[in-house]
Amino acid sequence: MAKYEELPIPVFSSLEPVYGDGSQVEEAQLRFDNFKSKFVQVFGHAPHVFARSPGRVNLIGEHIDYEGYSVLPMAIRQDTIVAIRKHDEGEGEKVLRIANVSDKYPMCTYPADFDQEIDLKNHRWGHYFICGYKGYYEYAKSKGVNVGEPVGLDILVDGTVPTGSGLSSSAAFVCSSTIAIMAAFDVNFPKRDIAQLTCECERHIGTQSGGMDQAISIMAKSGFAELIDFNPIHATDVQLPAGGTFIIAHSLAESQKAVTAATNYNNRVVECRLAAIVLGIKLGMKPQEAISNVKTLSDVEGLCISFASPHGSSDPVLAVKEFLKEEPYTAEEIEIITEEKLTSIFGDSPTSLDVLSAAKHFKLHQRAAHVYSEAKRVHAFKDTVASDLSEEDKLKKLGGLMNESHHSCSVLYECSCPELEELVQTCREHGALGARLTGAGWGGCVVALVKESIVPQFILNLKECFYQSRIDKGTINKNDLGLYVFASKPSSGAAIFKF
Ligand code: NG1
Repeated sequence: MAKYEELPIPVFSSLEPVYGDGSQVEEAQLRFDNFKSKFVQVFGHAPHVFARSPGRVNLIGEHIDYEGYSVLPMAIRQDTIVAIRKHDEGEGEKVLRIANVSDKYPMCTYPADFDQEIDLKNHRWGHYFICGYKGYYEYAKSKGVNVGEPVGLDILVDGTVPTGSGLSSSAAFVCSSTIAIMAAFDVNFPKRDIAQLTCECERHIGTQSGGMDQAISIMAKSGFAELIDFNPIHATDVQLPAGGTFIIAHSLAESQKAVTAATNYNNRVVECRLAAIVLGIKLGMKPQEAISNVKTLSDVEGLCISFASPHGSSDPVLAVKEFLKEEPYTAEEIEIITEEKLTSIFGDSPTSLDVLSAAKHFKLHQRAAHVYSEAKRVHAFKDTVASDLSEEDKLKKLGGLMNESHHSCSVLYECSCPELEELVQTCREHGALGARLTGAGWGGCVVALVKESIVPQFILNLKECFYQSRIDKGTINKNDLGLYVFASKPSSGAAIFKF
């Protein structure tokens, strides 16, 4: 039997397998009916096919996917749906028309050219679709699939994952777009390959993202969180302990990852690479060898562990403490160690060069200490879930690991913000066993683990202590509160619908 990740994206002729039954599927049916009517209204034809891909909440393992380490997210029910119609050859202009059900996003038009460049200086919401379009083409070409001449496409999008919230609205959009394009061109590929290709193609937007969001969005299974490993991508089901619920709460600070990449997200990717290169050199590699071969902190973990073992330890952080100073490094200080200019080390990556121009200094010690310790916490989380502790003790221990993760993100990785700190604190004060920022940070959501029995009271308390003052100030509308704070169960992954 084919392994789960080797299976293609499932194709359904009804909504139940994805949206469940009862009121949930009724709600989904209404959404799809309106969606279809809107498509006809905008484009004058019905769509050929639909695709959906969910957002996700990361339970633990933050900012380590791009360093090659496993993470532990689960899909949420909020998703992006894409409807698509492929023009017949010779029909109309060869353009991609991308419309959105929300007025916030005006229609975007792009050429149908598969090789087009994305104009990163002018950020437009439709760029995420083009990531998927280019990704499909690059992958199909690499597999020897003849994609033929480009034709026009009509596309309609509806996303319910809040944007800039750390719940991966971007990956939900890129994944659903890529799958819709594939379905329109009548091809389907193994989930693992789609997870890989969507991770790579989302980088066309300018963030050097890991692969967690796309992997979970494609491979999620209802009822399970997943331990996601990389190189190669692999998902292992994790059954969360009964009696605990994950609450997602928005700090109401929006983080625009693509816009702030040079100082935030990509900055950390560059700092990790520099930390890894410096560690490699300090642990015996020749500078040139380290620059050519060391891409991530996981590449030098073996050397760090060898250093730790005569000290009776297997903790790579020991090497970090020994070889990376706590004070921030200037570019010149690093260049003395690498014997090469940073602009030359990153010469092939324009988005990294943007980081170098914006950065005043580099915190190598702190970033490496976060990555190595967070990678360990992911495994501790998984081992706790599988342990024979009582459900009560499991939940306590998982909460503790989440709190440690938040501390590390906040203090060592510096990807928190005042609103997230306040919200994490509020969650803990009202009975959360653990609470942490989730996703890239610098705004967005918190995930809190609470006992199932206190969920309604917990949400009420958050409303009173965190959201009420924001409602009074007019930051959010009282009626929208359900969009900003909700309990979440692990949902299913990407799907194609042909009705
Ligand atoms: P968000 O910002 O939550 O979509 C981002 C990255 C992930 C991962 C997390 C931090 C993208 C698409 N996603 O997630 O790969 O690195 O930050 O753990 O860039």
